Parts: sequence; structure tokens; C-alpha cells
Amino acid sequence: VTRREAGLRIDAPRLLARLAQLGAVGADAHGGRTRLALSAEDQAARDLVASWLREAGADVRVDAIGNLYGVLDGAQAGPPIMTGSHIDTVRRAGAYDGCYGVVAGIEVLDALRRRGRPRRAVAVAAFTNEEGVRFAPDLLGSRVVAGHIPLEEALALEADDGARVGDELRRIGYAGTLAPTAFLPAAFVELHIEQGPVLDAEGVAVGVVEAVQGHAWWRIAIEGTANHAGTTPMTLRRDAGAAAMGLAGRLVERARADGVPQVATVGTLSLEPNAINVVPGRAVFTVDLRDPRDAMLERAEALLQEGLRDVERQGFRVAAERISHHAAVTFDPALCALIESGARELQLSSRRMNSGASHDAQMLAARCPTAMIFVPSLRGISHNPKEHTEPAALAQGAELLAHTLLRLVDGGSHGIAGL
Ligand code: HGY
Ligand code: MN
Ligand code: MN
Repeated sequence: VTRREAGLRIDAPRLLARLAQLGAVGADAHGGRTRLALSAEDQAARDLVASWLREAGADVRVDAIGNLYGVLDGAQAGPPIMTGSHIDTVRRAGAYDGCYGVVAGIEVLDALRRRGRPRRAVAVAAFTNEEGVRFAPDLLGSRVVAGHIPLEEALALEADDGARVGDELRRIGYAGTLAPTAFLPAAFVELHIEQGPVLDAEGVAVGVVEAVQGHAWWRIAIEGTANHAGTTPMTLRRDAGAAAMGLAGRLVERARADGVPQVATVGTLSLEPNAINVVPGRAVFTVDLRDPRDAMLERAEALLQEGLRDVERQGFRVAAERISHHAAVTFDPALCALIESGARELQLSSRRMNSGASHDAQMLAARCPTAMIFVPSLRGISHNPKEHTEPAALAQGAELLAHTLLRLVDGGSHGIAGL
């Protein structure tokens, strides 16, 4: 049996063309694209994805946190088998992070419809604000679906510029009326680029993702005293910038010393009044801590708190807020096994692995059998315009997603709880 007959026929050229078209929405001056959640660029991307979902014969629905779904009803009633990801991006992003899982999901839904009405309903989701760059916490749309954050709290979240999630959803026309928990699926499979170096380095076609590491995000403000850069002796300064950068350096060095797998990142830092000849009176920065071991993540957070107490003892005022957190998550073993057997049937090399990046799947995992499929990222580069995955690899991942969903929608439990 050739590979194509074994699975559903994915229109690979259309998949690649749509990824390029979506990747052009919000193109920035750095060779990438910037489509922050609920921005005009995100609205344009949502409109494009909704048109593709309609073209695939799906019923397009939007829930109250703006999650966008394409649904194909099944012969039997019941919650859908769901795939999907996100189309919002970080700043100066690559073209595949999130978008690949949504565009491939649309291909699979189209192929399933062409094959005839599936026994179970199928849905493709594009979740709101997965990246969390404009509104924290990240994974917002899937967090609300999974009941990790009340809808009202999510709608009230504010961006640095004061924009509120609820107002922005209305402004871009994606303030749906459906209850987010109405879309709790029977099972969820997310297809995503690895965003790390493993599959590319080992020359393996697909990753069967068994777990996602935990992460904690902190926003920290340090108040010192603005002063003259020339006349103020070092001993009389309360330089908030130096205090912030010193602490940031210690956090990164400690993660480096602890070695893999813990990671620490200070991705944003703003100084006030931000002038070359003024000792900064205020510094605001963020810390992203991650570790697959919950206890080690907690230790890293405790050490951060210790560092902040030291800064206070030096005479600064410190305000620290945890703005996102999620413990490590393990995916459904039976669903992982189904994906792995599908890779074998499609003659794709595969390996089991963990995810260093966060994904909406880690939120759904608390509510339904969930797993992920990775395809290689060239040299592991991601969150960077140079993010790249070979066309053949993109097509193979989509075929494996199709193969997996076909077996899930056609009935049979495959040892998966609740199916
Ligand atoms: O931050 C992450 O790991 C993901 O890209 N949102
Ligand atoms: Mn990302
Ligand atoms: Mn992503």
C-alpha cells in the first residue's frame, strides 16, 4: 500500500502556499512578521484562516475569548476530535510557529470532509493569545477552554498600553458568544515545529511529544533614584538599571551553571528616564524560567525571590509579579503510541521527546487526552525570522496528523480514555 493510500490525501502545495500567504500578514522590516494578539495584523490573519475554514466546508465558530474554530459535524453526537494551534506571533517571528498546526489542520479537515462524513466531529482551533507577548499570561485562549482562568478575568487583562482583551476582541470583531468550555474536545492533537535542535540534528522526520516543561514568567520593577551620570559618586547612587542588570546576569549565569535542562531568559528590560547621561531611577524587566522538573522550577523562583530581597537590602523598592505559570505536563501515553504507530505505517522515522516550548496542548492536557507531533526546525532556530522547516517535512507532519485524526474520528478507542 503506498503511503498516499494509507492516509488522507493532503494538498501539500496548497499547505505551503497558505503558510507563505499567512506568513506575509504582519510582515515587518526585519524579514519576519509581527502579529501580536488582537492586533490589526492578528485580525487580518484570523479573517484569512476563517475563509480557509469555510472553503474546507467547516462551520466557523468563535467563542467568548476569541478562539476561532472550524467544525465538521460527525455522524454521531459528542465532543469533537480537535487539532489546531495559534496564529498570533512574537515580535519578528518566523512563519511556522503555530501557523503550521492551524494550516495543516485545515488541510486535514478538508481531506476528511472529501472522504465522507466522519463518525466523530472534527474541529480545528486557532487559540487566542498563545504567545503572551502583548497580554500575559500566555496560552490565554486554551487556558480559558481548560478552565485554568475564568473568562471574566481573561477579558479584563490589560496590555502595557492599557488595551483590554475584551475591548480588543470587540474591536477586531472576534468577541464570540459561545462559551469557551463548549469546545472541550474528546481528544486534542497539536502539530507544531520543534523550535529546538533535536530532530534536525538527528535527522529524524517526526517527534512524538510526551511532555512539556513547566514555565514561570515574572515581571519585576526596581525603583532607585534618577541622578546625574557625571556628578553622582558611585557610592551615592541608587542605580535601578545596574541593580536589574546585575540580577539578570546572576539568574542567567546560575541557569548556565546548573546546566541543562533549566533555562532562564530576560527578554525585556526598560530603563527610565532612558537617557544616556541619567542614572536610571527605574528598571522594569521580565524573567522567563523553565524546567521539566517542577521542584527545580520552584527552586529557581525561590532563588529569584532571594535576589530581589538582596536588591531591597541595597535600598531599592522592588515590585515583583508572577504573570504566567504552568507546571510540567505529561501527554496521554495511548495517544502518543497511536501517533508513533502512525509514523511507522507512513514509514516516517520518529523519536519520543519533550517540548522545551509551551503550547496550547499543555492546557488541554488537563481536560482531555492530548499529545503533540513535532517536525524539525532547521538548526533549532525559532522566534526568529530565520525559523525554517523543509517543505517535505511540513508535508510529512501534515500526513501524520491526517493519519492520526482519521483513526481517531473513525471510532475505536485505541486504548484512549473516553473514546
Ligand atoms: O513561549 C513559548 O514557549 C511559546 O512559544 N509560546
Ligand atoms: Mn512561540
Ligand atoms: Mn507556538
